[in-house]
Amino acid sequence: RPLADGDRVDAVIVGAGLSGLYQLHRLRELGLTAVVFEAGDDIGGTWYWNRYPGARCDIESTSYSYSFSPELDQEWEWSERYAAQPEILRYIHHVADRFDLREDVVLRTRVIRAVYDGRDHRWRLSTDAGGAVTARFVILTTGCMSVPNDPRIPGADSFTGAVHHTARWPREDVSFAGKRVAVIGTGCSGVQAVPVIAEEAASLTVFQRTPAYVLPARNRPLRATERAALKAGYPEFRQAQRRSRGGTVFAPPTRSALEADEAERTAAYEAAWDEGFLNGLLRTYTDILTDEKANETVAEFVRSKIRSIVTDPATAELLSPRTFPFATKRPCLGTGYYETYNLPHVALVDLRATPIERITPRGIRISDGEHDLDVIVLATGFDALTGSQIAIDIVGKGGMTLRERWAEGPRNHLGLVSAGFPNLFTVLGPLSPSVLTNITVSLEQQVEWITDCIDHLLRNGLTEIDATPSAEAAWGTRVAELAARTLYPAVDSWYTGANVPGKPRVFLAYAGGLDRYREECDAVARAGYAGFVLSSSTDGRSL
Ligand code: NA7
Repeated sequence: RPLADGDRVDAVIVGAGLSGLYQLHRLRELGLTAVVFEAGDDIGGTWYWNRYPGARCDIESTSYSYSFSPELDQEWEWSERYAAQPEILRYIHHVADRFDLREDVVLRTRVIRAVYDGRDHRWRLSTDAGGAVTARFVILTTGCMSVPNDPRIPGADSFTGAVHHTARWPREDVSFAGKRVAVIGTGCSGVQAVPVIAEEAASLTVFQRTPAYVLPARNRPLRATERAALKAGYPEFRQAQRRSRGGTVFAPPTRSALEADEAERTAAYEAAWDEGFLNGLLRTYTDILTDEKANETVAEFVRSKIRSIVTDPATAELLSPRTFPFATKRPCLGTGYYETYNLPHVALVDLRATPIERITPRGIRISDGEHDLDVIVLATGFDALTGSQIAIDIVGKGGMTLRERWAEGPRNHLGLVSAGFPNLFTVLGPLSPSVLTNITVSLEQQVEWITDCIDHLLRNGLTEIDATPSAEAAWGTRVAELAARTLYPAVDSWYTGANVPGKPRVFLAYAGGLDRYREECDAVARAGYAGFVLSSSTDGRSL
């Protein structure tokens, strides 16, 4: 039955991507009534919106998938080592059908406001479809990268051609045939889109502000024998994933890069380059992310590869990252990315030397001239980790908004609950391992912790869980200390909020590893939810 204004549900889940659908499944198992509000026309979250040419996961498909159902593992067939967006979206649809999840998803409905009522411990949520529902619990499964970063280039509205952001790609086909195309941005999305757009476009100009480190994906179809072996090993593999540091399984390195001589290092880096794996180079030695000198050995190796692939030395140099250490921004997995710059109809513009002045009706004007264009592709990334939560008008205890509370950076306990915003959980939010891990493993861990927490409240006749300000402060310090042991915090990136003008500069993820994070979350639960205050409303009803 459609929801009516004033309806009561036990839980509202915001966003029907991988996290929201799994959260729905788990809350149903507790016997709760739950509804998922989804702004998009269909389910899928990240994999619904990011349908740009070349969109593909940079974690292997057999690893980037739910682990909660052994039957699902056995019945689903991945076709490629790295699945493309349409296949991942098909997988999400399959899961929704298989576990009967669709009937509790309300599409085309964006939650715009949530106000906590401290008397009866319930949230009142309003949507852009009109009407409001109340819920005891709210789980924000709004995605760690779901609010597109709009570069706000002057004159953008005057352009007479088409403008598409990679993260809001149209559902209908976009043809580049015979078109003069620009791509602005060379992060992972731009790196994936550039070679595919170049195949079709009459000309392609890439506007680069900062070059990325791009490793070859070595994507390929999975052979039937390989798939059979993977399936036979799934039970052990899923266990290993859950115990791992980042949600992908590999033997951890044991030596410093600086203990190895150059020949040995180069052999290790060559092997990683040939293998095609996001963490391949990172896992060669222990100190790539903690020691600048060690890191530079990898960075220079990648630059040498760029020089060997790109035939024009000036272009090779422009494509060579020099302003930040390797992997302190997420490295990219590419397919033919550097090779694309050898094509005669592809050009690279260095925005550091010649910045964009404005978009004109005809194209893009940079400081030394104008580029005539038919299509502009914005591959300019996201307001990551906090953007999707503060986009909602969330009003907690005492009328404080989450936006105000996070004005100087996000605060929460365990990356899960912010003090003063009881019964409101975030999945893959700030100050959790999320973006530093295979998010499918992270999201399952958080959804399961949240589900167990809600179960605990219900079993004990409790109606509210809130974080204490002191636990929250301690968590913030802990996350900052873990980051300070690495090279991450010094770098301008979306990990530090530096890609969005005006965003507070804070390292936004827990860098201690998913294995340690899991232990910390479990220890808190075992200690009776240490750092949280659990209480009961006077009406005595759990839900
Ligand atoms: P990213 O990694 O944030 O990349 C965005 C790119 O856009 C990056 O090269 C930026 O340059 C560039 N950018 C951003 N704003 C501008 C403006 N105003 N002018 C020119 N260039 C700009 O986002 P992606 O979508 O590629 O990838 C995000 C994650 O999704 C990825 O790491 C995977 O985990 C999946 P900058 O580096 O800021 O100089």
